[in-house]
Amino acid sequence: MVHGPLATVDPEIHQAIVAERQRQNQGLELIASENFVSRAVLEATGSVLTNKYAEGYPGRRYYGGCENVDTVERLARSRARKLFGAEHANVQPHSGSSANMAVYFSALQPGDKLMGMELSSGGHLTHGHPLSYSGRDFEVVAYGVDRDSERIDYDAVARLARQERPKMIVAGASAYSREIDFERFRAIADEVEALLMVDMAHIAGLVAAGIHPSPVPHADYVTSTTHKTLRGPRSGLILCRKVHRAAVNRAVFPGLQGGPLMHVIAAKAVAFKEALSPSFVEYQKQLVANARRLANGLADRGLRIVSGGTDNHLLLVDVTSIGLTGKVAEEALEAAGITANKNTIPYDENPPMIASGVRLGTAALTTREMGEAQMDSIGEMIFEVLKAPESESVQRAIRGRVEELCAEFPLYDWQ
Ligand code: DSN
Repeated sequence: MVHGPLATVDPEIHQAIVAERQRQNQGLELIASENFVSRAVLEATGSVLTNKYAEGYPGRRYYGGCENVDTVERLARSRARKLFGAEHANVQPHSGSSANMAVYFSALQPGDKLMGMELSSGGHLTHGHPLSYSGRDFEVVAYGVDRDSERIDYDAVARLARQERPKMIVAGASAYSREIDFERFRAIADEVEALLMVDMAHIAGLVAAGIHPSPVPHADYVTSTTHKTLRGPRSGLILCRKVHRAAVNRAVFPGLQGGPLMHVIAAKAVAFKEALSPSFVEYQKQLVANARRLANGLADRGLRIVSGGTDNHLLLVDVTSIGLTGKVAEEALEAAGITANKNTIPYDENPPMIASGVRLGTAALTTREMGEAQMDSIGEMIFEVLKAPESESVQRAIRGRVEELCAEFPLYDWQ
């Protein structure tokens, strides 16, 4: 057996990890779906639990030797239930996509009608997009946002639901900066006797902290990733009412997955514990304040913010307002050490690989303890880069400022 450290056993992979740590440390991370986990979460993710097979659920496994991983999974489940006030938690989904798939497969038959938010309005591939399993296996009807307000028009959603009578309605988004009215979605679902699933992946941290209204009291199923605002390891989660518990558990295992990733489940348990602490609420308040401040700074400089602002951790900037595409803006920012992603905006005339917008999120930088003063500087830097997207000298100058700012807010500076 090889016992040496990674640097000796596999210098190429070691070097890529070192370089990535440096990239994360020295750049401004504004991808709205990313965050930086704690040392404790990293430790659990890199633990010996990766060695253990544990198909089944605590107390009912297909393998021996599961007493320790049973402890881990029970803790993860009970902390998730407590954090979100849920009746049941399944912590085994490997990702948000598999969490959504498990819910669909637990409740729908192929060909059933699924109603979700369209991708270009801020929805997600797994909410019924034709390129995803969700658009292939189900009959999909999609709702969007209002053309003027760029917000969900709940009356239009209700009209569409009455007309189409879907078996399941999906609420939740990947690029929507406004509060979502889950109570209203429940009323719409009840009127047409549909099931309601909420995918709260982006806002899970805000929900945990009580900053965004919770979908849990209103939805039959709530799915999430655990690595965005919730600041856990890269993974998924399903919360549901007790009545759906057995079907959801069966859909996850043996329906979709084999052995759960026990090291990641341990890391989720750690993240849930961290999210139950008062400092997590302060963190969530700060990241929302930071997003507002950044949106205001960019709007003051003439950039159009989709829907006029933000209620959560992200903002969508319509860069056509200064004559750019999302692709050009993303590349220029990247060259200056600012990482963000191009994103379609509602009623976008550009295809997704070009896009008219850039999505910015403040979860990661707020973890670095950057606040509103830093958001003012970052807004200014973003504008400088976007004003001259071809200028390498501007990009070099801003990269220097980015590195100075990052040095003031060190990340993973322990060995
Ligand atoms: N890729 C995630 C995001 O960036 O929002 C969603 O799956």
